[in-house]
Amino acid sequence: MTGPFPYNAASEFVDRNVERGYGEKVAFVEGHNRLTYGALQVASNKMVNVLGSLKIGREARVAMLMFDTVEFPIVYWGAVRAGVVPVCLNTLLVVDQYEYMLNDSRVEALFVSAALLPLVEPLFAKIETLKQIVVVGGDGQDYPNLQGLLDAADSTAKTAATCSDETAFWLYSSGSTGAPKGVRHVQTSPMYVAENYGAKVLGIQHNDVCFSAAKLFFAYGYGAGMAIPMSVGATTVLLSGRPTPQSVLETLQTHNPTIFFGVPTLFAAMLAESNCQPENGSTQLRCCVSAGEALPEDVGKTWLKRMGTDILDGIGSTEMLHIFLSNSLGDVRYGTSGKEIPGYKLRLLDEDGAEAGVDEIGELLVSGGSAADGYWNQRAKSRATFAGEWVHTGDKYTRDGAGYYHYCGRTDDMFKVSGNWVSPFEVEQALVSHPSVLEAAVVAHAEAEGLIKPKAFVVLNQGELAEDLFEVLKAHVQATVGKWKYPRWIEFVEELPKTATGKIQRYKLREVKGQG
Ligand code: 3UK
Repeated sequence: MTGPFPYNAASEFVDRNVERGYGEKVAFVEGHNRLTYGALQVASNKMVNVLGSLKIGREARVAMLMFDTVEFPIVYWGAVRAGVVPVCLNTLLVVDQYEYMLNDSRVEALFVSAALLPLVEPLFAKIETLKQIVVVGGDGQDYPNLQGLLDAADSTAKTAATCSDETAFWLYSSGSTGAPKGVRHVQTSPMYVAENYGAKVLGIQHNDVCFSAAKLFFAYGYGAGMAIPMSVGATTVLLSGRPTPQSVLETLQTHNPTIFFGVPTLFAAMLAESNCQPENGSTQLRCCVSAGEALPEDVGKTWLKRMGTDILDGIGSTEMLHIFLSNSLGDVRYGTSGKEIPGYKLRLLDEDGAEAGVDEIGELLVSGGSAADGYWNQRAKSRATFAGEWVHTGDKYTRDGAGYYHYCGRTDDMFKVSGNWVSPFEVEQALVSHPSVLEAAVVAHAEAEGLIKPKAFVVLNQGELAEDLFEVLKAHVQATVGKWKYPRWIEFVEELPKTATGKIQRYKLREVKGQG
């Protein structure tokens, strides 16, 4: 591997497309809004001057708490161009989580979509480093509005002379234990993703139109909606609202993407709709991608039969920025994660650290040029995860005789719902914070279609119990830790299985066959 060398990703992803003659080409479309590569170049230059006027210097961090609108690439690429580090935040969290991440990252400014302002506004006075809130879209109220700042800014700016190994942006990753971790990605990682997974697996071309139901603040959506399409001057369709089966179908029909990126739950939910038919989708679709959690074999096969396109299941992570092990066009084996992709090396290590043999279970390690530089201010976790060139994924896999990888679960208790992390511990804490609940344990439980959802075992407190306690607890979890994390089933039990030291034995509960 070479480096370090002078490199600013904004030159490659924005300016280079204008140099290629794509200045008039649409880079992003959302609803009736369109942003060409030329307009993005101008706006991201203005953004450099906006950051300058806000006195945000090189290497300082700014938070982005933004929906998927055309302003997202403007703020993001403007910051990268300025050598300022955007910290992309999940828009589905609760205020305490934002307080933690804003403090942890020590951001100096927050760019927030107008609808999310009321949620985080109370934090303005609390976060010591935060000098400025800028409101994106809508009415700025007491705060400056992005559009106003851009309108007033000069459109000539210098692209910061950053280096290839310099931190370009952060994403937050939620781990099995403890608080979320700031994952620091370097300037060259997005192009590494584009030139390997994008070019060699998807065969991305400038005339492709990408649509990702996964939002841009997720590593998955970031690669699918920015790094990969922008690397070749292609077009991205953005959906700013919630990706429901109907809103996704409408988007497919209106914008005719060539590649659609979804998560297993969404593909399954779409297949459950009778109007999910090829004639109501995209006329140009050439393939779909699934990531975030394992795609059940059935969902892939049913989709292919009904919609006529393959779904390429691939595994990626925030730490690796994007997909490193995947099925590929012309080589799809449903029910597996496929094979390692060019640019990445894989190892499977058993519990003794020896290479696992064929069909033997091991932890998956990966090496490749899009690996993060480490976690922010978390040395022990960084050293455990980023072991030299090898990154520990925390996933268990087997590799069959033909070289296909089969997902077996996490090495810890974490699991994914609709591609979003659920920490059993966190949901348990939320349940226990309700007055009716004494103790709770949460495990992953498969629905009929094989998709994983949280299931709770709850020990109740004595006293008055609401009649609709199941509904009450669901709503309570949603309000406390996040909308997708509520238990889909609750079993009320007398006691929970525990170790001598009082740790809940979740593995025992996984064996219990519930009603769900
Ligand atoms: C799990 C999968 C089985 C696995 C991601 C695509 O999901 C992404 O990143 P996260 O950091 O989570 C990483 C973990 O999620 N996982 C992801 N994809 C699959 N498990 N099959 C899959 N296809 O546990 C992994 O360690 O949120 C996905 C691109 C970029 C990403 N960051």
